[in-house]
Amino acid sequence: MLILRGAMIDRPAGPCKAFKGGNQLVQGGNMSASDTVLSAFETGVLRLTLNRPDKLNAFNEEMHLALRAGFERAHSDDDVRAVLLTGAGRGFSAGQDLGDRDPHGGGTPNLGHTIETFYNPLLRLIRGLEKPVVCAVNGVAAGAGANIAFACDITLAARSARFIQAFAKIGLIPDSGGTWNLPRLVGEARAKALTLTAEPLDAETAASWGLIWRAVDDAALMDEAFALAARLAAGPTRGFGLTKRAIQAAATHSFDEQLDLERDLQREAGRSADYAEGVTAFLDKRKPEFKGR
Ligand code: LHQ
Repeated sequence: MLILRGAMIDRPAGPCKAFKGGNQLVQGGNMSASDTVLSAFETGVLRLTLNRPDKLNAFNEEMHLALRAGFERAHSDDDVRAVLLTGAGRGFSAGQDLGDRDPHGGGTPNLGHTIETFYNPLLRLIRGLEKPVVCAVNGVAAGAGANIAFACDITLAARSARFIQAFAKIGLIPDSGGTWNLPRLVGEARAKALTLTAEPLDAETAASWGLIWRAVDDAALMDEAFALAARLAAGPTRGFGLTKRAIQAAATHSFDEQLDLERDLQREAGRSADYAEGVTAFLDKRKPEFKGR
């Protein structure tokens, strides 16, 4: 499905068609048949839109593979300098499609296999991508949907959005990195209360607790999120990637180890073309033109 929307082109995500030089669509490769994730490229931003609105963008296998393909493209395509993840319709994502994982479907359920095959690779891709990932939570984010939003680098949410650790309602534990991220972001007391009660958390509170960056008016969400992603896409991508790596490494490092890592990554950043451009532009009293290298 191709939807022409102003200058943007939405298409199913996949390693199928390359977008080059702004909005031109270049055909080639194997076309993914899935329209469960729409992909649009503009000014360095790869926008990935979860697109099963009648199911509140719950994840089935097809949507997993399509989203993974989108993030893999973000890894390999140098033209992509930021990712914007959002959802179509009134929800961001209701987590796993429970119809797809019906325990009466035959055999003993092996949810560990589902996690290993679909969720963990996705979470590793998001965290491991050395480019900024902005998430615009346009509506309810439940279960894995909430924890995927919390795993992105900068998460904005519509004021009407809510986050639900829905796992407890169906006898599961939080996944998609939730048991790692939640206590780090909000502390153990709130992490336990959120996950054991499965009470919805509104966007304002999520922001005030440090789970997300900001709650914004519903009508302004997409413009604000895109403007932020575009600003980041015009930035020093290499430096951003190294910053992300350093901040994430801090969770498992001692202070001394982190100082050593900062030394090593700063050495690398200092060799980037964008560092040279940043300093030159400062001395020339002009705006830098970062190339992402
Ligand atoms: C859905 C879903 C959904 C299918 C709404 N599935 N259809 C990992 C590994 C393997 C297995 C298990 O899980 C995991 C990780 C997880 O993510 S576990 C957590 C799974 N998610 C949930 O338990 C949330 C279930 N959904 C809800 O509690 C509600 O739908 C929320 C609170 C998200 C939204 O409530 P409402 O705004 O009242 O909407 P609704 O319930 O009416 O949903 C709208 C439609 O979406 C409806 O379909 P219908 O045909 O009746 O209109 C729902 O059935 C469908 N839908 N979530 N996860």
